Amino acid sequence: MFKAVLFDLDGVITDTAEYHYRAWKKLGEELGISIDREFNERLKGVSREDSLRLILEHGRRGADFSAEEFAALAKKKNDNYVQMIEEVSPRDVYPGILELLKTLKAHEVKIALASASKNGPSLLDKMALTDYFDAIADPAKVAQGKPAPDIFELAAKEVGVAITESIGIEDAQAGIAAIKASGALPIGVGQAEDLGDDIALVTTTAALTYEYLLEKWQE
Ligand code: B16
Ligand code: MG
Repeated sequence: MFKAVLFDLDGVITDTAEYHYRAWKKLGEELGISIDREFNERLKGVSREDSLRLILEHGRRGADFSAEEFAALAKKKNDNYVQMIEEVSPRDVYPGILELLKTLKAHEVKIALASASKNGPSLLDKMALTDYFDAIADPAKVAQGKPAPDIFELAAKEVGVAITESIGIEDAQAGIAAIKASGALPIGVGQAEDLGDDIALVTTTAALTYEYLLEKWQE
């Protein structure tokens, strides 16, 4: 039986993946770099700095900015994003997630956050979900971001469960790769054309029930 569920945040617990996209798109427009939804799939789950690097390379502007200017651009995107998430509330939790957290708790399954986002703790607070989490892995503490397995490994470690006894839930290509590399069982939220057809997939979080997780674990 699985003993922990390691949750991604943006795009799994709530719709903040959309706000990240809009904030990067706006910054891209200011730099003359166009970011469409297809390119955005490569940014999902990727840290702020790595996302900015990918965007600048995409626009062939990788060599145009000093370290200070790079940091200022990352800050500009985050300031805009933080403004967008100001109004996030418990109403914004995706369908089925609260029920899943409650059922996992009732079955004494550990719950951890494995998000790349430094805004993760404040978002959980805004959605009144913090108390359900036994641990929040700090992305600042891992050597490598997604697609490396580090954040999922840290999340499992912080709840005292072997990674091979854990399920990871993700909406991003980089995140699924991270879960696969960690040895946890991946469950994707999204489409096979984005996340691959070799893992369990749901198209809506409403399908993420305790019974569904059990079924996938036993397959
Ligand atoms: P921040 P997740 C990721 O969160 C987002 O998918 C990604 O778009 C974002 O760049 C990254 O967090 C860093 O977020 O700028 O708030 O620190 O999907 O891993 O929950
Ligand atoms: Mg995500």
